[in-house]
Amino acid sequence: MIEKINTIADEISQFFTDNAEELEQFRIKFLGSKGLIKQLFEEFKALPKEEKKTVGKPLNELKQSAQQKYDDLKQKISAQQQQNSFQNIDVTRPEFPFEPGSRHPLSIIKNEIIEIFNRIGYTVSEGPEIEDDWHNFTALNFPPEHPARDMQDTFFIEKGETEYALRTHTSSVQVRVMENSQPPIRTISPGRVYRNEAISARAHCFFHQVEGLYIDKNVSFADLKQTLLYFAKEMFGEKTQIRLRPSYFPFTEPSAEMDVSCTICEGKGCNVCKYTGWLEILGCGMVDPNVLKNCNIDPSTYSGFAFGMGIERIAQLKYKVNDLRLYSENDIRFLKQFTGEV
Ligand code: 2U9
Repeated sequence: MIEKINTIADEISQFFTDNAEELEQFRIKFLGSKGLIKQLFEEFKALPKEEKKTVGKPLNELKQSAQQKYDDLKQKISAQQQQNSFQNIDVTRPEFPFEPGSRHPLSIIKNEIIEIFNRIGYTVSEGPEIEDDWHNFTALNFPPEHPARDMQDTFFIEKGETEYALRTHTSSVQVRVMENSQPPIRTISPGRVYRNEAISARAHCFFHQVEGLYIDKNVSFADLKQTLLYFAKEMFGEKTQIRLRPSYFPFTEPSAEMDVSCTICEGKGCNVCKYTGWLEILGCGMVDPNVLKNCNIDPSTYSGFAFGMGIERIAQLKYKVNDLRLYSENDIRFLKQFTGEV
């Protein structure tokens, strides 16, 4: 029996592998339930008592050395396998495809307008989209019977006793600016506005505006015209010309609408400008003295001009997108066509 133990002990001490399958064969052969060491233990049971005394210790040591060998090799092979799995990572493989997002076309145009006016000293003012009657209508000189105050034109919200509305223009923001500061005021208010209209290619229940306001001593219509000429050239190109046509708004007097020379045909006439050579882009005027008074600004000392434009309208001219619905449908095929730094 001792001889058998020594032969197996030699075999175990000489065994080496870096292969998991070979190690498993080793385990089955020596340590398995039908393995050689198990068999020796069976034989051991049948030995006379005297012989058990001499064989017991080396037999136990044999079992321990087989187990130790197995554990050591198992650990080495696992470490090696882990190392290999790191080496198998292809670090040059491209990431799974992240599509970079892009700015919304209306944000690109809005930011462009903000930058143009920033360069001549205008700051940006923002305000609430839910407005009270005073800031949206009354302070802006809307008469009590004005059609914009009708349910058909404005979304009204009832909150307790008071009636609120979704703002119909961002002029309400500028009323707040005037109430809270004294001239000189030079500010633009970009933002979303709401009108109670059926949705179609040419109308939507919400759209985006930038309105501008300049109040100081001796501000004249000539200042308004020059500021808007600067804006038109920056926005549509140096060759752009403007023309002002008389108009009417409750909050400005005199009021005008501004056209730019057609950005497609440069005024020669094409189907975009309907062969007129001009494209309407904004409304403007001198702030009505009643509005100044309503906002605690003395009209005998100060005067000012204001203007308002639809961002969708400018985007329509820049990008030739005629259907307003596309701007809010979030169709990725539409959105990914626009690029711009701003
Ligand atoms: C204050 C006083 C007056 C802003 C102005 C317009 C003319 C105008 C329209 C253009 C297209 C709105 O988006 S649109 O439908 N706007 O024609 N807006 S003057 O006048 C103001 C603003 C603030 C305190």
